[in-house]
Parts: sequence; structure tokens; C-alpha cells
Amino acid sequence: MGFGERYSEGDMSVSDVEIRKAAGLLAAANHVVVLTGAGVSKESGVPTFRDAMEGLWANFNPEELATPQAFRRNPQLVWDWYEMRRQKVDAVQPNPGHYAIARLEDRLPHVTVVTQNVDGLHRMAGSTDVIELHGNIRQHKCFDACQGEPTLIDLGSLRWAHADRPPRCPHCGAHVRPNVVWFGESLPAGAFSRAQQLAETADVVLIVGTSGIVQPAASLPYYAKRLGHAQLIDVNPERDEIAPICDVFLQGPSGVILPQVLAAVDALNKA
Ligand code: BJW
Repeated sequence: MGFGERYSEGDMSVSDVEIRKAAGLLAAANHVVVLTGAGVSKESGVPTFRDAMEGLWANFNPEELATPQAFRRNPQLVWDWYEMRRQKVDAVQPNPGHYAIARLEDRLPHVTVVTQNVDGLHRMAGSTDVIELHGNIRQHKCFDACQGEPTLIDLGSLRWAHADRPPRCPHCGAHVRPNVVWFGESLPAGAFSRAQQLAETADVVLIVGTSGIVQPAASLPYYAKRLGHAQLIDVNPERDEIAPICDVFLQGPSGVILPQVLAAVDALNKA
């Protein structure tokens, strides 16, 4: 579907007027922050965090697996869940939403992607300034951070028996875990402060595919609006927690909506 057509499904619809309004805000912006969540990767085949889990995992709640307490209690269970997700992520590609975000860099002076996702798909799509607030599922580290936080460990350099998983840190013998941020843990040093600073000076914050319930990431649009001067554009098939304070709400899947917004930015730049 190209610009000029309208995304419409059931009672969801986005008019050309809203797409043009979003494009106008972006085209006039000097600095844009794009805040993304799991929804932007949904059309690549990565389930969102709050989608119901399937198969072996159907009886587990992701919010109860993504904690240091869960890993201490049952490291094998949490390791296996992340291995299943890592394998899924290794097998997928960026979708038109990721590519449209990356292509914004060619059209606008400064674009920074602040992502809660751990799948690395923004960089794969070509975005060059990406802040990963919740880490990266392809990296691993020592659970005890024995050489400082994070003590990154190359999994390929370790040998371990599958039955003894998770593997052990070669420095101290603690378990190896994914380099992601669990509930109750601090975000990577400097990542949130840089994101907050950028949000407070951004002209536009484009929010894509997040439920807006996990802090402190969900507070960035509020900082941008209340402490800064940003206009907020939100893209989501459902009204999320951030939608009420947004200037433009584009209801629909980001893989469909964002290419339309990009085409509308191009149309404005040509006019
Ligand atoms: C589409 C679509 C399509 C579908 N196109 N869209 C203040 C108040 C209350 C609690 C707290 C607070 N401050 C901190 C807390 C505690 C906690 C928290 O926020 N809890 C909430 C549940 C309330 N936060 C923390 O613990 C954070 N740490 C912290 O604050 O440190 C300081 C501290 C230290 C010690 C004690 C206390 C504080 C850390 C948060 C880490 C979050 N980690 C996870 C797991 C990462 C690793 C992994 O992937 O396993 O991050 S949890 C999970 O949620 C994951 C996500 O990044 C994150 C956000 O989820 P997201 O991306 O929004 O996904 P969904 O599934 O929720 O939504 C998807 C959306 O997409 C939906 O809206 C769909 O409609 C939409 N969608 N298809 C576009 N095609």
C-alpha cells in the first residue's frame, strides 16, 4: 500500500490528513527521537512482550521470567526461554517499519533511535544512532558482573554440556546470562541519561509499537513534552498508555504506516 491510499481495518483507519500532519512535523524537525517497542518487530515475526506465549511456554508469564530472581531460582528455565527467543531473532529480518525509520536519516538532519527491543533489527535495517535501553539478546555476560558491569562473554569461546546449561563465566564460575535488562535492574550506564537529554531537546518524538507501561522508557515522551518542546507522534494498532498525550495518533501496524509517512515526507520535500 502506498501513500495516497488509506490504511483501514475494522474500525481502525488512518487518513491521509493524519499521515500528512505527521510528515509535516517530521519534515520541519531538526532533531527527531524515535522511541520503539516490541510492536515495531511484530511484522518481522518477533512476538511482542505481552503477546500470549505459545507451545512449551504457554503457562509462563514473561514478566515473571524477565527478573534476576527468576534466573536465581531456575537458571535453566530462564536460559532456555532466552535461547528459544534468540534463535527466533537470529532467523528474522527487519520489516518495512524498521527500514522506513532507517531511511528517515537520509531525509532529516538528526535521527536517534531509542529502542526497548533487544533484537538488534534497527541496526540491521541501517539505523546508525541506536540506543538500546534494555540490552541485546545476542550478547551474554557474567551474572555476577565479576569484572564490572557488564562482563561480556563470547559464548562461542565456551564449551559446556547441554545438561549443565547455563554455561559458567570463565573468570569466576558464576552463571552466564543474556545481556538484557530485567525488572528491578538498572539500564546500561549512560543509555537512559543520553536518551532523556535527547528527548528534552527533540523537536519530534516518534513513538512506535510500545505499550508505554515499562519505566523508565515510557517516561521519555513525557520528558519530551513537559520539560522540552517536542511534538509527539504515536504509531500503534491499539491505543497505548502514551496515546493520550500525543499530537498525532496513527492507528495501525508500523510496517504499513511508517512507509506511508516516509513517502509523505518525500512528497513534502519535493513540493
Ligand atoms: C504494534 C504492532 C505493529 C502490536 N506495529 N505496534 C515506576 C512506576 C512503577 C514501576 C516502576 C517505576 N520505575 C521502575 C519501575 C519498575 C519496572 C517497571 O516499569 N515495571 C512496570 C511493569 C510497571 N522497571 C524496571 O524495573 C526497570 N528498571 C529500573 O527502573 O531501574 C531502576 C530500579 C532499580 C531497582 C529497583 C527499582 C527501579 C527495568 C525495566 C526492564 C524491562 N525489561 C524488559 C525485558 C527485556 C529483556 C527481554 O526482552 O526479555 O523489556 S520487560 C519488557 O517490557 C521488555 C520490553 O522492552 C518492555 C516494554 O515492552 P514493549 O516494548 O512496550 O512491548 P509490549 O508487548 O508491552 O507492547 C507492544 C505494543 O506493540 C503494544 O502496544 C501493541 O499494541 C503494539 N503492536 N503489533 C506497531 N504491527
